[in-house]
This record gives sequence, C-alpha cells and structure tokens, in this order.
Amino acid sequence: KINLTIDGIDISVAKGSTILQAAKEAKVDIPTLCFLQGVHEPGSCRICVVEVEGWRGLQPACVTKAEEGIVVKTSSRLVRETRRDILELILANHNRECLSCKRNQKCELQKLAEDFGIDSNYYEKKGTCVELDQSGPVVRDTSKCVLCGRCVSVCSNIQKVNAIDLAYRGPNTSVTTPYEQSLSLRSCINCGQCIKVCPVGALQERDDTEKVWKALEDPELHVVVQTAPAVRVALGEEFGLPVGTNVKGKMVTALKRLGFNKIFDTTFGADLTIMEEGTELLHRINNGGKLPLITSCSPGWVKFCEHNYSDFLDNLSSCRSPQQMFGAVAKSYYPQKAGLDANKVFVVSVMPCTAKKFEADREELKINGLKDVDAVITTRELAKMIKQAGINFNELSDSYYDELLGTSTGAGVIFANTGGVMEAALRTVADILTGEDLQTIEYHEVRGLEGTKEATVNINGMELNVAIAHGTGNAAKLLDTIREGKADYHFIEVMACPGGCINGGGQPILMDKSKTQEVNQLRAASIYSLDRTAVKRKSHDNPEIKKIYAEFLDKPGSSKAHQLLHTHYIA
Ligand code: HC1
Ligand code: SF4
Repeated sequence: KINLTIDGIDISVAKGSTILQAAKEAKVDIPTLCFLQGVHEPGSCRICVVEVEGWRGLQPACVTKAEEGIVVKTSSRLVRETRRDILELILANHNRECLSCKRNQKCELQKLAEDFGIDSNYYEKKGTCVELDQSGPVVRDTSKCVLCGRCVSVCSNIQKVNAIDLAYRGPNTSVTTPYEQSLSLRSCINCGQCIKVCPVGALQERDDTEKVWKALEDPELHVVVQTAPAVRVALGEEFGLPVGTNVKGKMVTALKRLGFNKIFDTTFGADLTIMEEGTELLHRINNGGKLPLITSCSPGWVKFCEHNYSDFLDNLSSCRSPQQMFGAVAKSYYPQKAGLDANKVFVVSVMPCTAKKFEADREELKINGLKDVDAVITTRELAKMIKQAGINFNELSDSYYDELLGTSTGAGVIFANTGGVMEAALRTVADILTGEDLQTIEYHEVRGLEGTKEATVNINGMELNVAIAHGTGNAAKLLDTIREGKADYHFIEVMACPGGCINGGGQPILMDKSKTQEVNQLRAASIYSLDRTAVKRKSHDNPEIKKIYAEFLDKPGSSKAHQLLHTHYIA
C-alpha cells in the first residue's frame, strides 16, 4: 500500500495505482477526455493534469503513478487555468455546431466546456470543412474529432479489426483508414464500438430515420416494424428511466403512435433461428458435418470471419440472422395470411446494432432481388423519432405486440445477452434429444460477461462441448486455439460486441463511459428476468412458431425453410 494526500484527503491505495485511480478512491473527480479504463490509457489529452507538491510542472493523473507521501492538488488555480487552456485549444480545432450535433447534450467535450465556463468567443467558429464519410452504417465527421484515440484503441485492441488509425504528425494528425479509403470499403465490421467510446460527435450511425418517416407517410405502403431483444431494456435510458428498465409495453405503444401498421418482435425470428440452427447442429453431428458449428446472427462477427478467418466460413451456420429470417417471413408468410400485396410490405427493424444496417443491405440476403428488411434504425434513432413525434414516452401505457409474428419466448429474448443464443439452442436441442419437456432449462455456465466461456453439457449421454466469445478480439483468440488444434468444440456462439447485443453499437451513449460494464450487467439482468417471467421459455414451445411450420414452412430444414431462412458467405 501507498499513502498519499489528495486535496487534503489522506488515502492508502495499492502500489502501482495511478493518481487518477487514487483520486477515484478518495471520491475526488478528475476530468478526463481521452482516458477510458481498459480501452484507452494513453495520457495524451492532458485534461486530467494535477499538481504534485515539489514536482516540476503538472502531471497527467491518468498515467502518473502515485508515490508514497506525495501531496496532490487537483483543483488549484494553476490546474484549473491549464485545463481551460487545453480545452480552448481543443475547441479551437473543433467544429462547434453543437445545436445540430447528434451528440448535443451527450458530448463529453461540451460538458467539460460547460464545467470550466469556457467562453467560446476566443476563436473563430470552425465550420464543417470536411466531407462526411457516409458510405456505410458508421459515419465519420473528422471536423469534430478531438484526436483522443479511443476509437482507434477499441477497434484495434478490443475488436482486433484495425480499420482505423492515427496518422500524420503535428497539426495534420488525424484518425484515418488505410489509404484514406472510405470505412465501408475496408475491413471495418460496422460494429459501432468506436461510436460508443467517442467522447464527441465525430462518429455516428448513418441516419435512416427519414427513410422510415417517408414509408410511414406513404399511403401505398403497409409498414411493419420488428424490435430486437436488446432494445427493450435500453430504450428507456434515452428518456431518463433507470438503466435496465424494461420498456417493452411502452415501446410498442410508441410504435403504434408513430403509425406502424403492425408491431412485431425480432424474438419471433430468434425462435425461428433456434429451430433451424438446432436442427442444423444435430444434422451436422449425426452426419459427420463440419464442426464446430458457429452462430451467424451477429453481422459484425460474420464480416470479421469473412475478412480474417475465412477458413472457418464452412463452420458458420447457414441460418440467416433473426432480423433477416423475420424479414423473409414478413414478406412471404405474413402478406399471404393477411391478404396483402407482398410488394407493398415495408419492413423496418429497430436494432441495438449498427452492423444490422449493413446486413439488411447485403446482396446475398436478397430474395428474388428484393431486400427482406427495408430500413434499420438503432435504439438511439427510435428514441429520436419518438421525441420528434412529441410522444411523452414515460407516460405511455403498455401495449402488446401484434399476433402472427409477435409472440416471443424467454429463449428468444435472451439472445440479447452473450451466451443467450447458446442457452436458447441448448433448451431446444436437449428436448429433442431426450424427447422430453425438460424442466431444468437454465444453463448458468454459458452466462456472464467473461470474454470467452466454455462448458461441456451432457444431454442424454451426448457430451456437447460448447464455447462462447463476445467482442471480435475474444472470438479471434478462441478461433486461434482451434486453428492450433488446442481445442475441440461442437458449437460456438460469437457476438461481435463485448457483452452481446445489450452493448451494441446502436445502444444509448453513456456520458460516463467508465460505467459500461455496470450498465451491461443491469441490462443483462433485466433480460434474464424477462426470460424467468415469460409464459413460454423454449423456442419450440412458441405457438406462432408451431403455426408457421404447420401452415407454411413444413419442418425445420425443409426446402422452403432453406429458400427463405438460410444463406451463404463470401470469402
Ligand atoms: Fe441482436 Fe439478434 S440478438 S443479433 O444481438 O440474433 O442486433 O438484440 O436482434 O438478428 O433476435 C442485435 C439483439 C438481434 C438478430 C436476435
Ligand atoms: Fe472499428 Fe467497429 Fe468502428 Fe469499424 S465500426 S471502425 S470495426 S470499431
């Protein structure tokens, strides 16, 4: 232990702690802009400078180690003025169109400017002088970039994608892509994790709300919406509700008020995925097919696999993701049952994910040249639409999803969490193998936020070796062990985002990003509680799933199912 004094408070901290960590323990706030524990720890922005008595100059608290007996001052006049100077320099190079910025009121720079009483009249306003890279789902606005480097770190260290990097020197320093090509042309997997860590508005999702408004206004179109499992436990945060609040009922009411013709649930698509993927797993095991089977519902992961682990493409499940399965039946089975012209059905998805925008546009997923999903908006974009429509979200009463594609099971809901797809699949596979309606259905060994998890599950004498990875960096680690012949699994679940969809690139932005893990835990707990209280908890028990097979798809793996619900991948 080391003893030191911070702003007059005596404190003992573990040896090796930084002054920033020590201050946190002493409950003294030191502002940061670039630092993000576990993601980016560089000491480059210097907003966190502090004074240490007897030391020359100011020290960046995020990288300076606490030493025995030091006396630290975090808010002396010198510290405050230096921080102001640093902020003014950053702002001088920043496109200060705060009012029209997507991050207005969710911007760490704006908050610091307010906290430090910055008078922005010192400098001429800098206008938008760069062209936005709007080619893909992740939009970059370099005129707002503060060069903190968090996006570069998350992309290279956590996701192991390396799509962006800091290039050039001095005043020309910028975050850019190899050969300065547009992000969508490169290896970027559209996961949006860079958006989540950006302190300002330099990274955002492509805005697809206008497309949705236009469809809603078009009297010719029949507009249906599907909502992903993870959205229901995060949307409330955009309206000031406690983290993890389940707002499913309010969300359905809000979507009705926005004018959607039918409100359906992606969890129906998730249950359908389990029927097909469970069947595929058993088929591969029984027929000497390629193993391990690896899930393919996360489009960021699929693109990562195509770019970096193409030797595993045959391992990917041929199942389309729940979003795409839903779209395919919303444009075939649904219009047939509802007596509608399939060409007039417009499918909107509300997703916690930016990569789902990319997935919906993929050529391989078109059926007869038509997209299954016409527009994808994120949790954030839906919140914006609700606000624009003047809907008082928190006062809304609850409504239910519409029938036919709107009934969910607990299995479909837990897809939102890392390990959830695996658990949902195990519930169905176990019932198939035993021929029983098993009552022990919670597989706690596949739950939790550790980067990779593995378990051996014994079902009716069959030993199933399973593994789970979330965050593509963890997936890479796991696949490397298989490449090296050090591991042997039957079934693997991979989700591109750390934590799974609950932490997707389209979820609400946290002002305090150091709380990410805590927030993920609360959202995940809320998802598991939705499962515990669900009427049906296994995909094959979903009455609407039984109906669609009886009336339309025949049985899992049928030729119709293959035509509508499966796909292939590109090397
Ligand atoms: Fe997901 Fe999925 S769980 S990928 O995280 O398989 O986005 O929520 O909708 O498609 O169901 C996302 C979430 C989502 C799909 C399902
Ligand atoms: Fe990297 Fe994901 Fe951002 Fe693309 S979207 S630049 S892969 S962090």
